[in-house]
Amino acid sequence: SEETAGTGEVIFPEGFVWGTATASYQIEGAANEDGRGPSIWDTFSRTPGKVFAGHTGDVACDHYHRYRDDVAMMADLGVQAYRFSMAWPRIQPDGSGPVNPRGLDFYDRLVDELHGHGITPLVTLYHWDLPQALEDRGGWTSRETAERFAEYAAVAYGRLGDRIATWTTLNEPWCSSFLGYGAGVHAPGRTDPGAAFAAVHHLLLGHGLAVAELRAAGAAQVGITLNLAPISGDDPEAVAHIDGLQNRIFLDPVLRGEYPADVVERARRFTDWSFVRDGDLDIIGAPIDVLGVNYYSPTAVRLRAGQPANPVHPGSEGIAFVQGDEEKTAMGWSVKPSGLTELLTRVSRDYPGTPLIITENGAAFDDVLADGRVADERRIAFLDGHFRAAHAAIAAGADLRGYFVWSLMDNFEWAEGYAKRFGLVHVDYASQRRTPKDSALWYREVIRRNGLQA
Ligand code: GBH
Repeated sequence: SEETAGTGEVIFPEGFVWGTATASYQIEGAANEDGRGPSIWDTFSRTPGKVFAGHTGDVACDHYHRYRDDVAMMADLGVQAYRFSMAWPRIQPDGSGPVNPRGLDFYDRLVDELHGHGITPLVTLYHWDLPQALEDRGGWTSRETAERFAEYAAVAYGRLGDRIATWTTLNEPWCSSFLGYGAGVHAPGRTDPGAAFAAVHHLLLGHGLAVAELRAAGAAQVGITLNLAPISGDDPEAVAHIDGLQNRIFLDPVLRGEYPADVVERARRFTDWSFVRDGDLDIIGAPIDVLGVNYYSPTAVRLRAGQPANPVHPGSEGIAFVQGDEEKTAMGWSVKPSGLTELLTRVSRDYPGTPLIITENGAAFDDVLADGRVADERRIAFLDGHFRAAHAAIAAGADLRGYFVWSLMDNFEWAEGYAKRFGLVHVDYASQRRTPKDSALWYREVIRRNGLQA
């Protein structure tokens, strides 16, 4: 089928980095320990009806206490690099002002442990756990949050900058803005498209201000992670609308220093954009060293009269989101490796010159743990197809430097709670026992060969 990118041997470029990824709120637990303040995800997950079965990140994978074992497990799996996020409310419990040294101590210990095992850390400064105190003052709809974020970045760099080469600012500002402030399915659960556009801008401004701080402090490599998707459909206006909201509203400011004019125009019914001040786009568009790409699935749209707007995509009345007959993951997302080739090729063509890393790709399936084993052949096939698709993009000229599988282990899957499992490693939440799935053992071989066998 078109989804088979071949079955021959493929070898990745020398120095290609293979890693795994996680995020603080999804794995750490220890929500009330060592001076951590509350985040918007604590508030959201404790609000009845917001997260599947009332699950919270209070305990999660208990990684805060088990990080040594988890790092050793990663080393056993041959993982070369680890992408994790720092919890802002551990470091500044109120999001501003006093620094909590015990919060920094945790990441200090984690980073030393990683280096001790020869694993390269890649840090994300913000993977959605905004200090609640900042949300109480407007969160990302407020310019102040962008300024506080840059201060937090400087604090984090001050403690760990000597041991972490690659610093990324935000994970998926699309989710923070459109899911968090627009559709209300992520924290803080607001449902106001105008607020979502304000959040987009202040997230991007926070990125730019943080980049300036990190540069001034001497960071080796700085970047941002975006969740991008190829958009297809037979109506060019509908495709442009959704591509604008999903991809270009972030790519253009960061990599070209401007908002796309068509997106600005279409959003005028929700916002007058008065939060954009002179000079902001210069800050946001300052050069970065690496673009992190998270890819899960493509989006297909077509015109359908009377279709109500999808709350996730402001102004999308009359546009239907359609799914083909491709295989679906447990999230209901289409499996389409060729979408990754298409995406990487497009970004390389339209935004040349910035090295790329896949900072997340992976899938949830209905894993079964039986006799100490998870035979997750569907995840192996998924990863095999996507690794081949990434290799095809490199062959076509994409400057792709590394690949981080989401996720190292099963964890708190946001609104889905613990019901969806993305891990290479199975987690039994009652015992906290970790069991590498067959995919983890397969991935170890991929890393060892730096590629795939015929
Ligand atoms: C990422 O977000 C997060 O960074 C990570 O924390 C999370 O655990 C992981 O992915 C898995 O969810 O319904 O077919 O239109 C993923 C962002 C946004 C990707 C919605 C899929 C919908 C696909 N997702 N998108 S579809």
